[in-house]
Amino acid sequence: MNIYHEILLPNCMINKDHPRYESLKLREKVVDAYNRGILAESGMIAHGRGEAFDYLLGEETTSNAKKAVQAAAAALILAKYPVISVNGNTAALVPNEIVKLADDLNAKIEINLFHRTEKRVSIIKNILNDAGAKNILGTYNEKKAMIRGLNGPRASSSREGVYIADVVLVPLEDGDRAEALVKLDKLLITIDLNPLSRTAKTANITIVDNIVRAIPNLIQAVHELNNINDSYLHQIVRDFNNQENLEESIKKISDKHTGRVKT
Ligand code: PTJ
Repeated sequence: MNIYHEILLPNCMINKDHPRYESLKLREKVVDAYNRGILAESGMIAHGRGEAFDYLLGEETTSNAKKAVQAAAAALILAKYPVISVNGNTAALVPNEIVKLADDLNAKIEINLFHRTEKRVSIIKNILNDAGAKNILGTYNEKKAMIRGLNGPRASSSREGVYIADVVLVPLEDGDRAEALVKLDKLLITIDLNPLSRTAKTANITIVDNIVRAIPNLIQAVHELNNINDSYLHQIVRDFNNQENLEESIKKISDKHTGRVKT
C-alpha cells in the first residue's frame, strides 16, 4: 500500500493490478473529497459523466487534446490578465497543479462555485492555500461583481478576477456560465471530457481530456512555449478551430469503438 492509500484512502480496496486502477483511484478521490466538503453532491454525478467519456476516449490524451493544449497555452501566455477559475472538482483533483500553472503564468486563481456556500468556499480556499496559493480571489471578504446574464450565487465573480480577465480558464464549467462569459468577450478555455456539452461547444478552446492529464500537459506546454515570439503564439491560437477539434474527438470515440483507429 502506498502513502496515498494509507493517508487519504484508508478504506480503499483497489488493487494496483486492476486494469482500471487509475480511474477507480480517481473515483475514490472524488468520494473522499465529497466527504470532506470540497465537492458538491452533483460534483460526483458530473465526475461520473466525465468518467464515462474518458472510458470511451480510451483514458488517454488524444492528438486533438494535445492540439487544444498548445492553443490554450499560447492564449494564456499572450493574455494580459489571465484568470483560472476553480470549482469543487478541480480543487479535489488537481490543487497543486493549478497553483503551479497559475504561478508559471502569473495568473490569478478565483474560486467560482456553481453550488456556492460560504463553507465550501472556505474549505476550497484552505486546500489551495495548502497547495501554496497566496492570493485567492472569489472568497466572501471581497466586493463582488455580477456576471451579466446570470442569476443567484453563480452570477458572482471577483472584481479583480474573472470580471476583468481577458482570458479565463474554466475547467468543468456549466453551459450557462460559459455562454455568459463568452458574451462578455472573454477568451474562454475549458477542459471537458464531453465534446458534446454546451460548454465544450461554447468555449473558444476546449481541451477534451481528463483534468488530471490536461493540467499537467498545460504546465508542460506553457514551459515549452514561454520563450516563443508573440506572432507565432498568435498564429497557434488563430489556427485552432474549436468546432473541428470537437468533431475530431467525437470521431475518435466512434472510430475507436468500430475498431478503426487508435488515439
Ligand atoms: O463545485 P461546483 O459547485 O462549482 O460544481 C461543479 C460542477 C462540476 C458540479 C458543476 O459545474 C456542474 O454541474 O457541471 P456540469 O454541467 O455537470 O459539467 C461538468 C462537465 O465536466 C461534464 O461535461 C463532465 O463530462 C466533465 N467532467 C467531469 N469530470 C471531468 C470532466 N472533464 C474533465 N475532467 C474530469 N475529471
